[in-house]
Amino acid sequence: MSFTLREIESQPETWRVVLRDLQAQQETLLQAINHLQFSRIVVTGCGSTYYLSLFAAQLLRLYSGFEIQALPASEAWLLPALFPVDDTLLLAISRSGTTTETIRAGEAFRAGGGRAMAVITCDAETPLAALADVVLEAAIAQEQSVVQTRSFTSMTLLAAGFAYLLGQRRDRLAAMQNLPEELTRLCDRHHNLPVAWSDLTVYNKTFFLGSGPAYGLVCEAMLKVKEMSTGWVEAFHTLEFRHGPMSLISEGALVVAFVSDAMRQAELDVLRDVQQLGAQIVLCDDGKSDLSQWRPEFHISVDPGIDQWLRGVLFLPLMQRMGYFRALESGLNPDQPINLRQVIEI
Ligand code: F1P
Repeated sequence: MSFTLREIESQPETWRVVLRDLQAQQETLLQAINHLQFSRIVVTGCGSTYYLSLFAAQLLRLYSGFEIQALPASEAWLLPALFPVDDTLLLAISRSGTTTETIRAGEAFRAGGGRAMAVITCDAETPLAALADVVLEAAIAQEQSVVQTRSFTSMTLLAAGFAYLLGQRRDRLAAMQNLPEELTRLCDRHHNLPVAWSDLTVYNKTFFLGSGPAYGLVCEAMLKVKEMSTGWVEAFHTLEFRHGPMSLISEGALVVAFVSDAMRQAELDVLRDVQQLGAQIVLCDDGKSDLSQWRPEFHISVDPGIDQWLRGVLFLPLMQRMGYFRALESGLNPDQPINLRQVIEI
């Protein structure tokens, strides 16, 4: 069996371990965080972990109230004038902990006098983790694959846990324990959908849409399908889609949207418009969207009790499977994606 597919399918068990460890470490983590002085957080990473930074920054803003900024690690390293070091917590995210730009961003931050740094990673024995005051590790989620699948979703859980801890939302932290079971239910229910979405005689371009923290997660869905299948895939903030990208819609377009509560009706209106232009819609929500006037071609819903901004982490494994099956459909090997390496060292 392909190791990429094995890693995708191992997510419920992997999450169970990650969440159990997070729950067990919450007091220690909180104490370590409380020792740090900061009023602002800058989140950084590269590739998948840059997209995770976009998600984490907005979730942290919503829950903790700190001033937040997200930057690709290359810019945090080479354009340090983009953010003040004083009073900043640098949160660096990296599966490997060895990506050059992310290490350099951490080193530049420390060299510039940065006094608070946290790292989210799958490997705590690395140069990046060595720079940090606080490390959140998902060692169990480490991968053989080039493309990030279970590592990404596991680090997403850690980022959400970090936001809930900073925002003193123990209720949210405790509720995360239900996610592995919900993921199993979702994957069982929709096992064959990613195969249907991989019929490249039907679909010739794919768009992922999301708002707020969900935007970072739809960017990751886009990157996954692109890395594995090399197809035409893009991601946009949902309402931004009307401002230009709409012109790309025609028969053969598949539009996948992670819908929020906060912006639900405005987001649904976009989907209805693009459907009228010929696209097929994959609506991902909590089952509470008003569909009395129209019907998406595909509808995936999770338990409405789940944080609206964390729902996307449950939809991602289905999108990872779409990437996997599209790669096979295109005659590619998902275990050996074209032109990519697991770690970029420059
Ligand atoms: C970052 C990253 C991965 C991508 C590729 C190259 O790695 O951009 O997201 O899949 O393999 O490296 P990391 O810093 O998170 O280890």
